[in-house]
Amino acid sequence: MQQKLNSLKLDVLEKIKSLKTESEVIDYRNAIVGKNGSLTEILKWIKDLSVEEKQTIGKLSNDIKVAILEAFEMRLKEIKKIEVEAKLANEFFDVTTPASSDTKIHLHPITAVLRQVEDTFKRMGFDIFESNEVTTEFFNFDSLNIPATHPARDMQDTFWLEWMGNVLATQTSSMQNIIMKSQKLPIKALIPGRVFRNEDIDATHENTFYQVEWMVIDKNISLANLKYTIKTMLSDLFGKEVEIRLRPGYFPFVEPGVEVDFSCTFCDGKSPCRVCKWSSWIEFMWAGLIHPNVLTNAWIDPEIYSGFAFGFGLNRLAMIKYNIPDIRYFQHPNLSFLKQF
Ligand code: FA5
Repeated sequence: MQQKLNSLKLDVLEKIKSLKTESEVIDYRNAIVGKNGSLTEILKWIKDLSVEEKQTIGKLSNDIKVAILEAFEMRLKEIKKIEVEAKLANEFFDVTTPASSDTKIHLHPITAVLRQVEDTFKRMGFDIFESNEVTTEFFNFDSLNIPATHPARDMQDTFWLEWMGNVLATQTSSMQNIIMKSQKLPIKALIPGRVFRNEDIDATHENTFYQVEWMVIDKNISLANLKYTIKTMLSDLFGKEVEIRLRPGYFPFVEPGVEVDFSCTFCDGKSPCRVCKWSSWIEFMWAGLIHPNVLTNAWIDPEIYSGFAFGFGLNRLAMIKYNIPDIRYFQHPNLSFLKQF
């Protein structure tokens, strides 16, 4: 095992030197020290070793991990420096030039999609609340029927803050209890916000991204209301009639829970297409009727009131709308990407 670790270290350090871009470094880092990375896989074996072996191999593997992580950081710094130097050498920016009056100003694609979504919901009489970025363990988990021992906590890798019980919100659902307690019934709320997860970054995953949540609480709410609302929003957004498909799904704070798909807006189900993975349906989000425990946690009587909630990733919706292949473009200050919108 010692030999395996040492040769992995040499290979990785050598390969790091040849990486040319930030995303190459991040992808390779995920492949080595990410959740299923090759070093992570080797480290999983340590628990099966004898106590003596654990002492030597454990220390060695830790030293190797630290050395590899340092090398990744160094390479990232070098790449950034090279990029800045190339820019300085090739770009000339005259700060004394008067601003052009016809400079086109436009919204970031995520903001553009959010504005369209908000317009639809304002028309349907929804109030808009911004989601808190720092929240408590109670709002993010317990109030949503996810107590400390619930395995669903592991579904969302959380950034825990040093102050006891505070977290960076992993989901806009963390606003449900707050809004339920602070607003008069009936409630129709749209809750956009930035959320954070301790995830490995790749083409479809960010550690900082946007979600939008809807929540309706009233008497006699059913899945039919939920379906109609989603259909209206997506049809508005894509400018054509979109079909909705509900499949049974599990989320601790909805009962029944559903997974929501919509008909592929690229091929309309007529010819196979890459976006819908040749299925005619695009997997969109989770939703469901609000679990009675969640209502009770906010002092609402589930015998009288019911509601629905759903939440989706705004970055992913913008990717579908504009056919953007990589989620990392959104946070990258790359003007040639941004100018296309
Ligand atoms: C939730 O966060 C639930 N709060 C959704 C919900 C709301 C369920 C209301 C029931 C009722 P999930 O963990 O699947 O669910 O995340 C929701 C969406 O956020 C995903 O469908 C995806 O579009 C987006 N998302 C999740 N993780 C990431 C990530 N790392 N990067 C970018 N988008 C992500």
